[in-house]
Amino acid sequence: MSNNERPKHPAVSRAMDRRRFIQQLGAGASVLAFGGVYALADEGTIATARAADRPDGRPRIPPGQRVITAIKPMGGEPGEPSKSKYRLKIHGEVDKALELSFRDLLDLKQVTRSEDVHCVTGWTLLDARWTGVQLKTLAAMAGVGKQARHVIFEAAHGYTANLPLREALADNVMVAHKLDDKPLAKDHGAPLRAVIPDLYFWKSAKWLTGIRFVSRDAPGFWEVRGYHNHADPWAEERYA
Ligand SMILES: Nc1nc2c(c(=O)[nH]1)N[C@H]1C(S)=C(S)[C@@H](COP(=O)(O)O)O[C@H]1N2
Ligand SMILES: [Mo]
Repeated sequence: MSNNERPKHPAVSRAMDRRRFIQQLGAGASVLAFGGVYALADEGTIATARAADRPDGRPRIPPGQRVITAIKPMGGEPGEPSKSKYRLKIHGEVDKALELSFRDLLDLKQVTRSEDVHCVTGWTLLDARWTGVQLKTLAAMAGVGKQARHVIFEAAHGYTANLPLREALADNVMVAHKLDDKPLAKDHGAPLRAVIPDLYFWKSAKWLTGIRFVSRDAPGFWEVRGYHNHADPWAEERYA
């Protein structure tokens, strides 16, 4: 597929139409899109963020992104939100496969981190406060095998997202059960979702059911529908 060719899948076409719509909007106080009005961050906030570099030297706001003030529900087919019925499988290339209850997860070392969210459709949310367990904690518990090179996040109804193991073990990659100190809402993946702040948000699987370590890459739900396999917002790896 060439760069300009539109993916055939209707969901991807819709996503691209939304993105084009956002890009065509001039500066203004709000954006009408995704079935609602979303406030853009004020100019002071945006200017401060634009001036800031990240510790890795990259600009805080990736190219082509607009800063908004609240997270948007972007849809998807919800899983079972009940905490008591919840199980998370850690499996694949591991020494010891695990099945963790929600309680088990809360007993692990908890971290709270402010991380920015970058959606491929063009919005960025600064300083979302996520609470949960770092992926590296889960990886250490299960013992990742020498063969493992990629991580597949598995979610309700067969949604998956893939990423390289090296990136999955970064300090800011986590499974989160709270956003801004409140239990994750159903729309946003209750009771547990992945958060991979440095890649476009489609990589952050909601309603997470499993984490599978694999030797061979396996492109996920959006990756097989025309989205980029890697999804780096600073390289604008939006579509394949
Ligand atoms: N299980 C699951 N996770 C998912 C999705 C989905 O459809 N199902 N959509 C992805 C996409 S495309 C985006 S942009 C983000 C949106 O998360 P939000 O609704 O919390 O903003 O979730 C990602 N995780
Ligand atoms: Mo998305």
